[in-house]
Amino acid sequence: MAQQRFLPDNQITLPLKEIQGDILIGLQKKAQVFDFYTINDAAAFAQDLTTILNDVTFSDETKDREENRPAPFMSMNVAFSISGLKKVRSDTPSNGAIDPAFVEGAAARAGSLGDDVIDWLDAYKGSMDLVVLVTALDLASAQTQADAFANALRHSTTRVRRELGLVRSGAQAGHEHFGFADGVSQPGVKGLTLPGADPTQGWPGQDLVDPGDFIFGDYDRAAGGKATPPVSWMENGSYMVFRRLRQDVAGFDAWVQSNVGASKSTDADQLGAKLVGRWADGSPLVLSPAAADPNRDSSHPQTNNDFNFGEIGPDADPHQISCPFSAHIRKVYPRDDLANEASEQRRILRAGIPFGADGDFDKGLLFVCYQTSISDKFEFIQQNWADNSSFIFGKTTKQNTPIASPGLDPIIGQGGARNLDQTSDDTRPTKLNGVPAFVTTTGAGYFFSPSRSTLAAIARD
Ligand code: N7H
Repeated sequence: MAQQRFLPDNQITLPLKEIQGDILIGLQKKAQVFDFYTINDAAAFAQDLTTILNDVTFSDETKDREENRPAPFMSMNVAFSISGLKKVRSDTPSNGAIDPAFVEGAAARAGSLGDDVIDWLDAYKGSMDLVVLVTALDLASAQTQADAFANALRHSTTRVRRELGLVRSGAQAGHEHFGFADGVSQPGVKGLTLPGADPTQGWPGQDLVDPGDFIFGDYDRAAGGKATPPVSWMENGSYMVFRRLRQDVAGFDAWVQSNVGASKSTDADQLGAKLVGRWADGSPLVLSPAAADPNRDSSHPQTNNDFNFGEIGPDADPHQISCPFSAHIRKVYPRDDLANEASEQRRILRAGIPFGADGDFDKGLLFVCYQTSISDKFEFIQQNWADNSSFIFGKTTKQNTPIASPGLDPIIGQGGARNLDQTSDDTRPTKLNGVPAFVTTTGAGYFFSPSRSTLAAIARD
């Protein structure tokens, strides 16, 4: 990701020492272990947790590493599912007060997101109380360290699943498995991100979002001030969504190759870019419709997010002439295709990592995102936007013919007919029917990442 720029320390309003490091800034990583556990004995767990508490990485440390750019060394975070929280905090509300998606859990919500649980690995269908995230420079070090934490937790837990994430290397460094630059766009956070010339933005086009969208107890748009967390000990915590998304890279490559003509694209690279909304190097289609632009690639935060989709600005694209309405980045962050508030209130902070190697069948993305409401943010984006073929609503061709059904998000959309209407000009109708699903959900979990004080209280109990 483009290097983040922070406010001077004396202007930072967020309690960084309290907030786990993966949430706002992201654990620095080349490799990551996700260890999932059940907790067998709450009292013994409180003891075990004491022995690893000092190893948890908080946001003051991730900020320091980000600014001083040392090699990413070992980091660790912990988060609990609803069943885990109930074991370690007897005052966990079971309904009403906290997010219904979190209370029901990822497995119960799978159907409503279009997942077919047949594709889920067994471990994700069973009980998971806890996830321990460990990041390092390489997989061997991350696993050695994760083994040490597993050993420390051995009196109270059973490990039910381990996932191994590894960034790609060589020419594919910084790219996910379909070959596209990842980590190009992330919201800025008020009270943390350094504003640019436009005080409402960090890097150009990077809107600054209320911290209450990601952290409980901080300024929140709905509360119009400092928001009361659902329960006091959730302050400075965040919900973590985890999704194990398998990518059919061979299928993706074959399909873009064989649909160049039908999509009226110049080549397979352009059709791939139309599915994502960016070229493989991260340059946005709206700004560079004909070819990838090295001046706007993923290393150019001054330009690679400085665009709109709807009506505003010289580069806007109200009739999908440059970027299809169904393109992944247009579906999941519609920018000014919606009124500002409607788009900004759904922002999430993403922190995923690829899994699997190039030759493997089972490879993809270990998707992670943070937010203060799973129902209103991650699930809303997936259900109401990505899985909704009518979204973006009310759009037309340049001759004003309504486009009633732009189609599902071709990358992550599921649960409906996979037809794309990419027509921008009535004289060149472009419809692609039966686009294969290139991404399959093979497991998921909803977790809560508590503050330093709450972790310490759990360890003392
Ligand atoms: Fe996406 N991809 O490679 O095609 N995503 N995503 N995503 N995604 C983004 O900005 C991808 C997934 C978001 O601010 C880029 O980092 C793949 C889920 C959001 O303009 C690329 C998978 C959800 C953004 C990909 C996947 C999202 C975003 C552009 C699954 C949430 C920022 C580079 C295997 C429901 C949009 C970048 C913005 C960007 C891909 C999953 C959401 C290349 C392969 C499940 C909010």
